[in-house]
Amino acid sequence: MKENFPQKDKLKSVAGIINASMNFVLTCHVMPDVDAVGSMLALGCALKGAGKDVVLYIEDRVPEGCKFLPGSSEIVHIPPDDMDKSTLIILDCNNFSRIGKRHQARLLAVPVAVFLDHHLVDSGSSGWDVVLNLSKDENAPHRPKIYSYIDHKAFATGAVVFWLMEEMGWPLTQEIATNLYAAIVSDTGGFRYSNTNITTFQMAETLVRHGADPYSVSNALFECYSIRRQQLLAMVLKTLEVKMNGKAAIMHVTPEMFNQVEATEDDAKDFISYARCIDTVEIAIFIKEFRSGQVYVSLRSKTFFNVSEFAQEFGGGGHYHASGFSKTGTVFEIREKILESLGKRGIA
Ligand SMILES: [Mn+2]
Repeated sequence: MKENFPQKDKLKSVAGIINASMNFVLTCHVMPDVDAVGSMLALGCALKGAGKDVVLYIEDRVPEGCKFLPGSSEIVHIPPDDMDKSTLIILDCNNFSRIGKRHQARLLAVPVAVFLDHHLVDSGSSGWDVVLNLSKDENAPHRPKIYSYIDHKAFATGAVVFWLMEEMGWPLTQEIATNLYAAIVSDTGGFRYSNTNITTFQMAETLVRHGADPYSVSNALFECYSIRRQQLLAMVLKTLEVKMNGKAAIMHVTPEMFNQVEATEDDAKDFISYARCIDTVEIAIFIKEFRSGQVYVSLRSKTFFNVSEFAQEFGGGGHYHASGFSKTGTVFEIREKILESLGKRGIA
């Protein structure tokens, strides 16, 4: 059975940065999930406990499904003016372009940025390249010094934060334990995905011993849907089709469907699992058009198909088994392009 081990040298260099700074701005990727927000809140709480000054910033509003996380109400949507005095820590993300565009220039005014993540780094459009490109831009005269702990084998960014807590010798409070436990449960699909291993359970045990309550976290994650979410799901399931001898499942949601049941964009979160869970399916595709002409595509695979590479073809990225991308166009336009590309690859 697999295990994960912390990379001590990288932890030590990140710990050095944390010890050397008093002011922190923490952020994560746009369209944040529970791992991103939970990891950010846990680290923020630990830094505050160590007497540091912390601002928690996310470009987007906090998704409904993250509001149960302790401390989530402290998240702000405008970064501080004096970023030049802060250290930026970016969680569950290894690419500057994924923290959002709105305040990117201000965020990049920091002297030091630290990435803590478990996504695959795409060499073509990685954070490093984005930084380099920005620093060549005359509007971005300054380039932060970058440190990172990126381990694509780690089951959650919450695990990276857990190891960092250990390295720093920081106590696991109930608030921190709950955020990290939620991050881990969420990114392992409730301990069901292939990233679940011995280390996951060991870490979960420690977090539960420190006050994380498995039932209330599972309840908040998996049993708190609104009726309009279920009504939207009913419509989306009607669009479900299997292609390529049953190996690919594809479904979608349109702006009209959202309007019909007055659903929010958050309500369509996790619908992809209903395509993925079909017995013959290797690759699951969910196309979400919330705002007209703008789609977000989620991709999942079970074993051999690298959906991160597939998403890169469309300008996105992610993990081997879970990825996504944004595109302009309608559901039906994107659907054709995806099926055409899948046809060329011939997974059937
Ligand atoms: Mn994650």
